[in-house]
Amino acid sequence: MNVKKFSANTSREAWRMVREALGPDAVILSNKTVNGMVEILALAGEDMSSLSAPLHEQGSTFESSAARAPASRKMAEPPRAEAPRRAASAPARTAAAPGGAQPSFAAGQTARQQAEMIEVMSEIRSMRGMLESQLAEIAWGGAQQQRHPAKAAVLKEMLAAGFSATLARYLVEKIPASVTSDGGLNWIKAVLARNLAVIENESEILEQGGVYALVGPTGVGKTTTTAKLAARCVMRHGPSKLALITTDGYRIGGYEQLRIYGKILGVMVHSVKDETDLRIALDELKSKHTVLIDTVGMSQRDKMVAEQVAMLSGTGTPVKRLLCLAATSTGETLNEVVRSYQGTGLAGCIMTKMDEAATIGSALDVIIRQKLNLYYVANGQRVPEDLHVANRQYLIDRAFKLKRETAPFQIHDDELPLVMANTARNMGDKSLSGVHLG
Ligand SMILES: Nc1nc2c(ncn2[C@@H]2O[C@H](COP(=O)(O)OP(=O)(O)OP(=O)(O)O)[C@@H](O)[C@H]2O)c(=O)[nH]1
Ligand SMILES: [Mg+2]
Repeated sequence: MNVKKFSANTSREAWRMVREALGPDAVILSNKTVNGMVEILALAGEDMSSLSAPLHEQGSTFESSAARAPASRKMAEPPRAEAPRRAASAPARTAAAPGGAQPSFAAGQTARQQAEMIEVMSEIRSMRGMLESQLAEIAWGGAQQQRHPAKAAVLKEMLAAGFSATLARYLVEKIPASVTSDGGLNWIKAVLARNLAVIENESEILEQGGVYALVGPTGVGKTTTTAKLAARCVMRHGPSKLALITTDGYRIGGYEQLRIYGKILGVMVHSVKDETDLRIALDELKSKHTVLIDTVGMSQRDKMVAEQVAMLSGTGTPVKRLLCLAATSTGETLNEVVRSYQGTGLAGCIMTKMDEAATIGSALDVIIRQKLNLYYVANGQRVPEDLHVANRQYLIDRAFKLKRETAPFQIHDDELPLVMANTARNMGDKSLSGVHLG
């Protein structure tokens, strides 16, 4: 920092000297009268940067200089054209100069500039905060690889199997110290299997009977799965104990699709168009052991989903809703589907199109975290063969086997920190605290 002192008989003369020596960008540090002489301390504009306080101190510097703004009005300055620039952040200590001229800038303008600077600084501080947390996240991923290569390997296995980065991180961090480095993945598989709720045996649905409605987005396999379930019911109890209902009456071929399956199985298919129709149909079918309702597929983003939930819950007969989740959908989509179809509560879900999915981790992730009861998995179009009672151990093992085929999409070591960035903010998600570790 190169501070220079200028003395003159008048402030006008002193300002001229400053301007000549340091140029129009000179920064005034002080301006006072000493023994009848005007004395100015100033430094060149480019030296200003050396005065900048560390970021965290600047807020208070600006605030105090803003507070000083009224005092600067008293400062003696030459006419506007000659005035060197006063930087908003300069720690100017001002003194009243006798018979001084007006400041070269309006005090109001200075205050506005200072307010703007305070705003800019607060933006910079918040950006710095974001950067710091992002870098910490990236460092977390990097540190895992360096300090705990075995844990990083488990992390990558989970990501490759389609599990979310959030669940992967949560579980990897919870691997007990007592677990050997190559036992981490088995520990995680055991935790996942324990947390995957499945029906204990098929009797739960086939023996108990009741009214079930298959719901879900378009084309996930509701009608096909209804037919598969119908075939299983018929095989166990005969066709007279079962009735089929479709709410898919208005789409071309909607009713027809189920009617053909019904015909093959020897089961009557009823078509209903609204809640009143459904109430009447369910009343008529009270004597049936099992009633399966095939619903119209609708996007989870369609507001009609709520109306469908209301229709199925407003009949006076308990209707258990089973959500069809296509294993081919992304975790984000499935999460949205569950939230939208949850309504007053789902009896459970059926994972469809498992045969088409490159990974099933994302579907299992959603089912585990949303605590859905998984009834069946469907792995093909064939009715009734391609429907199986969910087996938790088989599904978890399969999740980790399938990933081999997806090698080009697997996470590389240098990508891991980036993939794991931002997971910290999700660690408080209550769907995670519901995952039982012991
Ligand atoms: N690969 C495979 N295809 C399936 C599976 N389940 C259903 N499909 C096929 O997916 C397509 C759509 O099945 P649907 O049963 O009509 O689906 P949906 O949910 O009733 O469709 P919408 O009523 O239009 O909402 C058909 O071609 C089925 O054969 C499955 O598990 N695997
Ligand atoms: Mg259908």
